[in-house]
Amino acid sequence: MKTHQLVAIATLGLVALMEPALIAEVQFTSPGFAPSKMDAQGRLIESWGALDLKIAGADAAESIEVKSIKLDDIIPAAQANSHHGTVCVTRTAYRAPVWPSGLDVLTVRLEETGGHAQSVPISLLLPAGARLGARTASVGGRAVVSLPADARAAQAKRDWGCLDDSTALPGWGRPAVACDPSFRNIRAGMGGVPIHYRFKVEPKAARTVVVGFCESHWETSGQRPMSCRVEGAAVQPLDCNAKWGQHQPGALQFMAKDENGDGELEVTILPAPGAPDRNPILNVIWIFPVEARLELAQIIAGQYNGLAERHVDVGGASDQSLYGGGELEFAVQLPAQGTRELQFLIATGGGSVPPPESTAWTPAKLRRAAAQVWREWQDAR
Ligand SMILES: [Ca+2]
Ligand SMILES: [Ca+2]
Repeated sequence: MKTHQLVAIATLGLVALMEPALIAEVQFTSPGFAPSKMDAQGRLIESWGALDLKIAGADAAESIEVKSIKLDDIIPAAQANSHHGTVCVTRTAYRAPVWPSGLDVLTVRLEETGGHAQSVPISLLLPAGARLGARTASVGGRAVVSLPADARAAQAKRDWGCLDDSTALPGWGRPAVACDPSFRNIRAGMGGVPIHYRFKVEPKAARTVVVGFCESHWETSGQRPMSCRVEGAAVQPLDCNAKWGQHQPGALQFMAKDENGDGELEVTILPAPGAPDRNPILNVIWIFPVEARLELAQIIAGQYNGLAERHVDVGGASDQSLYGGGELEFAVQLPAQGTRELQFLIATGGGSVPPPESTAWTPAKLRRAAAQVWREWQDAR
């Protein structure tokens, strides 16, 4: 048995002897990894901060019972049970052995016991400064929590903004020629994450969209091929160095349209399939009325900024998130006597969560991998 497990068990035993009413924190891990813990309030304590859930405006009188359990009879896990009126909530966390430092898997199970359907409001509480993307939450530019797929759908939106799964890198761009200063700040989609912006327009409206780039890392072409998608226009592939060269600002123009009629124009930059460098970049976005007469060279020079409906210094100080606030609030619909489960993947150590759009890890695979390493660890002793 590993030291940290002994510590967890010793802590439990000691607290039980001294003060039966107190509930201890519970540590959990996977063989060879540093442990995480669930504290007595059911919060997960990670290297990057604490993750907590507030359920149904839970009041101070709510009691949480935290205990150490084994999943599949072998995976050490922490479990917290609490009651919120007629809704029972069970949070279960264990470590999955995903390279390099492991992923914590948090399952939140909600059960309706009162015999009537309910809408249960849930808030995800993260450290100050956390930023929420469409599918992940980031702390210090690192994606540390992957969110359930539909959690963000009901959030209030701004007129334009970025879904914060990509990372702002101010000053990354070093254009070698005079140009609009907003080429200097960029966003990068670390690990293949899309850079995704949305702009409010009248449903089905058309606009001219210009996106600006400047490659300031690679010297040669072929390293960072990207795919540029603007709603209503043909996809344009781009290799900045092949087209313009290193440190040379350039731009692509799109005749855009809100094709799906949802009142938003979508701009997405992705890595091309098979790209050696899977981190897409983006420096600037301009949105112009369709009737504007434009020369790309003058747009790049910043001379048409005043004509633009939107001029976004991507990754700069005036860049903004599509969603305001740092707290994620959503509602879970529970049928009478029904249950629902929410899954969160949580980064541990210095790692980050895999991109939810492209990862091959499913909850079932993570659980099987965790059970397998514990069986092998037991067999080896
Ligand atoms: Ca649209
Ligand atoms: Ca910029």
